[in-house]
Amino acid sequence: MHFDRLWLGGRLATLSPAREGLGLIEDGAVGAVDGRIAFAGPASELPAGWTAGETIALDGRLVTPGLIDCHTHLVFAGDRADEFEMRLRGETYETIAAAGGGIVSTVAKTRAASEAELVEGALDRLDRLMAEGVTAIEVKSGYGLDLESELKMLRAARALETRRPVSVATSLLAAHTLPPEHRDSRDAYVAKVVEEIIPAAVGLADAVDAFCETNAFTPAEVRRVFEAARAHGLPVRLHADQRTAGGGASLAAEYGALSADHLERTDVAGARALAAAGTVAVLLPGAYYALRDEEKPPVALFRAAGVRMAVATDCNPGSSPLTSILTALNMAVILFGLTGDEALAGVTREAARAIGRADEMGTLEVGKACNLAIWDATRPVELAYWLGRNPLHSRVYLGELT
Ligand code: DI6
Ligand code: FE
Repeated sequence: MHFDRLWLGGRLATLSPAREGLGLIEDGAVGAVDGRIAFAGPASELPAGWTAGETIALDGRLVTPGLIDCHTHLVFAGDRADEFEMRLRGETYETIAAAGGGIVSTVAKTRAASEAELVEGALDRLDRLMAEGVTAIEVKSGYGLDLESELKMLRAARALETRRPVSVATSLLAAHTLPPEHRDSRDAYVAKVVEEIIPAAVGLADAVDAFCETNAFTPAEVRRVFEAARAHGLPVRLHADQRTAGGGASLAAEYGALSADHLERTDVAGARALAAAGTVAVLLPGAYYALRDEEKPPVALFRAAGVRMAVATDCNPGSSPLTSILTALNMAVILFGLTGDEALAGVTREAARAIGRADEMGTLEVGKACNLAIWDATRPVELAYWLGRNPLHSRVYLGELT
């Protein structure tokens, strides 16, 4: 067998479901052909007589699948440092939004920005994620809230893939909040999302997301959005049970959603529904932390019910100004009580499911994209251990060192 490139002598965390736990392999080898994994296993099992265009010594380093940030709002204009300061003085996320700030203040800036400006702003944040081993991200729209601006955001998100060695999955989040011009016509806005924006986003969006919340959209409105997504063959995801318990997890599960996200206030029925539907629970500790939330997602319940858990940054200018996936991992173990193994699975194998790309990435298995993160570390838990120290040694995207 001839490999384009072969890495030898590493400690592999394959995340292969065929192996136990993280699927650790000592003295492992990974071989790439045409950007795909052609071999991942113990070096002793390499096919006899192998050759390679290039052989790279790992010197015992830990190798994981490239990390996947499966929930971000990476594309936006401006920032909300002013509102951050208001919250430090005691105002809440909800009082600021009710007074005309919050998401809609980012909407105004994002509508005014050009597509090129949005791309440049997002690249700055993307580079920080990539420097920590991220090889795939999900990016949502949701700061346009009109046809043209939502499509502009999705095009900007897609453009990131042409500017950096990274995979981008896009989600249309037109149902993020009511745009100011529809304050007195909720129904007309939902109709616009259903009749105009979703059909126009086919081909640009890989999924449809919505924010089910008292100050965003009701379960009945979310259903209308999800029905339209279904009619256009788009999978759905949901911001669910974040600030209030609204049956969001059950609603997401009912529609076979790829993921339900946040989930600070999900109940037993919601957890069971997620498990039964195979919907991934995406935990976003950055938002919990930055909003000083007092409720945590019911991780023990998820574990007991057999819910798959992912971890992401939720990078956005309001509730989670977090551009570090490793910090999200640290928060997931320290604040939410995930084990080191669960946290790592949450930014690899389970994150791949949450973006509907489990066949493509998220584990070190033959046939998947050869996206690797190589770490100056030996124990997987070291990724979640340090705060502010980045143990990434190198990053491989589609078989190429980047
Ligand atoms: N939940 C969140 O955490 C973000 N959106 C959402 O639906 C917040 C977005 C923002 O505040 O700008
Ligand atoms: Fe979010």
